[in-house]
Amino acid sequence: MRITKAEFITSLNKYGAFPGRGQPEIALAGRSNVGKSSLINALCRNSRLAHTSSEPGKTRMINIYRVRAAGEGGSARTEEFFLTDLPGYGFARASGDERRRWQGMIEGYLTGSDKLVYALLLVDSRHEPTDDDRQMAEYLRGIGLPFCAVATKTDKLSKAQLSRSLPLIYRKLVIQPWQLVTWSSETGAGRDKLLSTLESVLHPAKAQDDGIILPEGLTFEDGPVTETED
Ligand SMILES: Nc1nc2c(ncn2[C@@H]2O[C@H](COP(=O)(O)OP(=O)(O)OP(=O)(O)O)[C@@H](O)[C@H]2O)c(=O)[nH]1
Ligand SMILES: [Mg+2]
Repeated sequence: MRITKAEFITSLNKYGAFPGRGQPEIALAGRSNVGKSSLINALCRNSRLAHTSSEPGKTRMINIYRVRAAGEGGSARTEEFFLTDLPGYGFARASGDERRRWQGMIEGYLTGSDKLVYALLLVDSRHEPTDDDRQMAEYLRGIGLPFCAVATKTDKLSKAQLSRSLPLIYRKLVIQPWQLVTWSSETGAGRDKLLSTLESVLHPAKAQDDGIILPEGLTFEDGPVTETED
C-alpha cells in the first residue's frame, strides 16, 4: 500500500465518536511523548501534518487525519481511511482533572466509534512499558479492538539493545512477537511493515490472497473492505 495523500481533518474537543464518513478508522494510542504524532508524519511522509514536540503533552485533543492510499503494483484500487491521533496518557504534569478529562475523551472515542477497526499501541523501545501501557493493552483487549504494538525510537538503540528490550515489551503487554512492529520516525525503519499491517487490516481478503497472517483477533471475514472507484 502506498500513501498518496494525507490531510488534517479536525480536532474532536468533546467526548464521543467521530461522525466519520463511513471509512475505517485506525487509532494511535500511547504515552505522551512516545512519538504518535511523529509516526503519523513519517508514515505519511509529511513533516508538517501533525504537530510534534519534545515537551510531553503536545496533543491534547483527538486529531483526525484522512489518508488516501493506492494498492501496490499498479493496482487501480484507492481507498481512504482515518488515522486518529489520541492525546498521550501518563503525562506527569497534568492535573487530576485534566487526566480524567483525557481518559474520558480517549475511552469515549475508543468505545463510541463504530468505524474503528484497529489500534496502534505505541511504546518506547528503550524502556519497559509502564503500568499505563499494560492497562491500555488490557483495555483494548477488553473492548475487543484488535491492535499491534509499535516499539518507537529504535534509532536510539543498537541491535543488541533492541533485542534485549523487545521481550520486556512482549511480556508486559502480553503480546506475541508478531504483534509488534519496530519503528523509527527518524530513519523510516518499520514503515513498510506497518503499511502492510494496515493494508491487511483494511483489506483482509487481499491479505488472504497474498498469504498474509492477520493480526490476532481479526478474521478474513471481519473488517470493512472499502473499494472506491476512481
Ligand atoms: N530519535 C527519535 N525521536 C523521535 C522519534 N519519534 C518521535 N521522536 C521525538 O520524540 C518527541 C515526541 O514526539 P511526538 O510525536 O510529539 O510524541 P507524541 O506521542 O505525539 O506526544 P503527545 O502529543 O505529547 O502525546 C519529539 O521530540 C520527537 O522528535 C523517533 O522515532 N526517533
Ligand atoms: Mg502528539
